[in-house]
Amino acid sequence: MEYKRLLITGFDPFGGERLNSSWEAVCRLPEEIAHYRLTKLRIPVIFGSAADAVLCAAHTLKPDVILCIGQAGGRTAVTPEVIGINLRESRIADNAGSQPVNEPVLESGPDAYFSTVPVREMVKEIEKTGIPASLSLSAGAFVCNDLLYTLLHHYQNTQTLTGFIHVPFICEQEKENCFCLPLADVVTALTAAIHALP
Ligand code: PCA
Repeated sequence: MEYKRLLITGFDPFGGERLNSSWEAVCRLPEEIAHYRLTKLRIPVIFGSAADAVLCAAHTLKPDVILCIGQAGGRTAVTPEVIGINLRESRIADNAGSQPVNEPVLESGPDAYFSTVPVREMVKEIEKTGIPASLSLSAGAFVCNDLLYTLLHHYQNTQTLTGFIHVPFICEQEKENCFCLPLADVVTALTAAIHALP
């Protein structure tokens, strides 16, 4: 069988936390899902550097699809992101201590780009597993959005599809009074989302 190539990324912990649900789930995915062979990459929660790391890996791999996963603590569903915006507006410092406010991701770039992966089909596939899923119309304006916007800009009008999924906390993070999903459910949800890829 001819496999397509999927570059899938998860983030380091940030904000003083011990784990990041995105990497915990990504690193537990199998090597092959549907007709995709996965290459997994753990990336830093640093403006600019996150995208540099992904672009560098993609330069070598030449993936058909790049799917980045991030943690969105407080969300109650697995949420494929529809859009990346040209804005850096952070409430906390990134892992290099930078906290930009009202800055563009890319000087003179367009205001926004739509994701190029089939986000609605992803939601449907995840819902089939019984795990909560919904579309998200904002990836925020922190490092996840920065990454999504930069990749969408880079791969505009190319064959490389680019998308982003935010996942809730996992219960293994033991956050008090916060919605969480078992780690195994996040792995199942991401597997289902990958089944929606062309
Ligand atoms: N979530 C952050 C950055 C890293 C992560 O996992 C975000 O939503 O921007």
